Amino acid sequence: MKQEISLFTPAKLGAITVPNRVFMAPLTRNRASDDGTPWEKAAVYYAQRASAGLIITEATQVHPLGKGYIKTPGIHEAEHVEGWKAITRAVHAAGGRIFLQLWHVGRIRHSSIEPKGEAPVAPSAKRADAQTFTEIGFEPTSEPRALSKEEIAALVKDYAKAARSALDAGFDGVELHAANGYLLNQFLHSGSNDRDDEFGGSIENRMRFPLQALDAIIYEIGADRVGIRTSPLGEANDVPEDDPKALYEAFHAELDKRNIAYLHSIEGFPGNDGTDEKAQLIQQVRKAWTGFYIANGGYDVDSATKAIKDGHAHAVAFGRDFISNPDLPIRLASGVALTEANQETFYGGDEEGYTDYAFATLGR
Ligand code: 8OZ
Repeated sequence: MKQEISLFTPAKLGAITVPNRVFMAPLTRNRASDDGTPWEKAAVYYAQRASAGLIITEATQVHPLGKGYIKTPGIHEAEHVEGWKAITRAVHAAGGRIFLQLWHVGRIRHSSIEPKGEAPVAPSAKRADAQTFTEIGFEPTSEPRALSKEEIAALVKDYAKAARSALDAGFDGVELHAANGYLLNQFLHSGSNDRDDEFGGSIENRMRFPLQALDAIIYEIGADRVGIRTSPLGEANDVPEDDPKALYEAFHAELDKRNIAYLHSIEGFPGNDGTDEKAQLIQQVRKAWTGFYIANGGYDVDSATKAIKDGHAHAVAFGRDFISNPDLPIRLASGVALTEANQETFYGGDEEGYTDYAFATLGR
């Protein structure tokens, strides 16, 4: 008899095998040191969540100007690599798998963030109608300057170097952040990219820098240790797009040629039953990708199970449920009630709301 695939069926993606399809989504928690070294308590936090099929870390800067919010970690200095080593060791010792998410915020930055006084960089000198989290709370993003072609070429190398550093730090792979209105997404979308050189204008041109960064990473560490995250609905951080269907059919098709470990898409809404306009867009651009697909955005155990059974997704990434349920896969498998997450401790702070959520299975 053919066995039905469930959330708890092991899977192979790229170079790794995972024991279940309940993945931990990347979650910004703003607890790193000011110099970008991850907080040592992150080793406890991530190791507590090692039962995830795969952990994808919080977004992590590949370059000093890739930082847009206070207390986010980096991977561009030797101290960062040393800091991350303790975390990957703890996760592996607890039986888990962990990918580092590679990030550059582009124009979603306030110039008071380290390195202080520096304007954000972006495809075009066009401010985002968005906010970022600074020392004094949420502030509007600063006016960016346009990157030169030489700077783009240097950033491609920075991405590759960050991927190499991630493997040196013990990660199982990397996820390239091309979503949520940050740098690579700013290049992809027509509303944030006014360039008239080979990095702007046509879809082919707008995809150029994201694909160059991806190819450089693949060349550095191998396609089977690389995933990518996209957000075709473009709902975060002011990145309007004239023709999302054409763009993401083309972009996902380019990704498909590269045989990478996975595509992780933010679908942005619960359920994804394919009925409204946004759900239809997601279904349409999903078809351009034939490899391992991670769905994310408002899923619960029932909709995630359905997405897997229907063949829409191979895995589902859970965000806030993983914050407040370190043993989420076991809870979903056994029907134990979930703990609600406290939003007040999401960004910044200490162990409260970070390492102190209870494990149902330990009877605490
Ligand atoms: C929440 C707060 C700050 C950053 C993303 C990296 O949206 C983020 C992020 C989320 O991808």
